[in-house]
Amino acid sequence: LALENRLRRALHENEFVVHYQPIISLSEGGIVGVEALVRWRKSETELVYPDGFISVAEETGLILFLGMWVLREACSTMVRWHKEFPRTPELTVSINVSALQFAQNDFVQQVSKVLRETGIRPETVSLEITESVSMTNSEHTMTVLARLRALGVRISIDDFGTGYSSLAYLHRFQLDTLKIDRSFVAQLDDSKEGLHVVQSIMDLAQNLGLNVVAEGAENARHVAQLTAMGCEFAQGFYYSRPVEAGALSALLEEQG
Ligand code: G
Ligand code: G
Ligand code: MN
Ligand code: NA
Repeated sequence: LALENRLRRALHENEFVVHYQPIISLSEGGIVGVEALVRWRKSETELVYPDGFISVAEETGLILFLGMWVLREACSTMVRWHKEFPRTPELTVSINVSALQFAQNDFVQQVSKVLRETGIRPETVSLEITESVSMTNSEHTMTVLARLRALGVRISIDDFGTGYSSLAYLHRFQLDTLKIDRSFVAQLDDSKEGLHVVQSIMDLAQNLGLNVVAEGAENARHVAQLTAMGCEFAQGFYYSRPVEAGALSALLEEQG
């Protein structure tokens, strides 16, 4: 309860911040988008990462408010970047959506409202849902995904490969991107198995006509292997940790 109340206050007092991790085109070498990741600026010296508050935010329903705040914040920041750093295709912003948010009756309306109010081009927004969100209550999921797609936004499956995706559902859902969980990219280091898993996910994505983002690219070897396998997009500490908006602006500036 103490943490719940503290989080409530944090929301009220605007203590949350969004950090951004670049997503890189492996073929072109530049930043093509960012993932928005929330942090709690608890005091001047304390920055709390999601594992310190997301589960409580989910249990208490606070994630509904926090999630919408992140969506709004990330979209308005991206609108600014679109103006400051115009490019073709436009930079994209990926935003994590929790299961509870996704289950709300008015989720699609809320997303629509943020799109309208921030003026972001919907095609540049990607909502990240996990496999567990997508696979439970699949009829509902299918309907919601179709309505989100009708708004123009894109859908990514986060942490792909760690859950229980049914291939049948994947085929029927309107998706855009599979994000390969970083545990598989990490296995590229020391096992052939990692290579096979990553390759299988890429084959699956290609057959379904989906983009692939490899998460957790930590070193040059990961990047070389992913590139050799034909992976188009990657994110990870090798390129950049999630950073404040100002630092991300500087990275975009560097790229011209
Ligand atoms: O950098 P990292 O510690 O940010 O993120 C850890 C986890 O927290 C990620 O797996 C991510 O899914 C989750 N997370 C980060 N930001 C958000 C957010 O805005 N909403 C939700 N629901 N989860 C988030
Ligand atoms: O939403 P998701 O679970 O994909 O959140 C991404 C998480 O992965 C965040 O916690 C982010 O800080 C973390 N992350 C991003 N790149 C790397 C990386 O190269 N290595 C590791 N270990 N974690 C990463
Ligand atoms: Mn994510
Ligand atoms: Na992930």
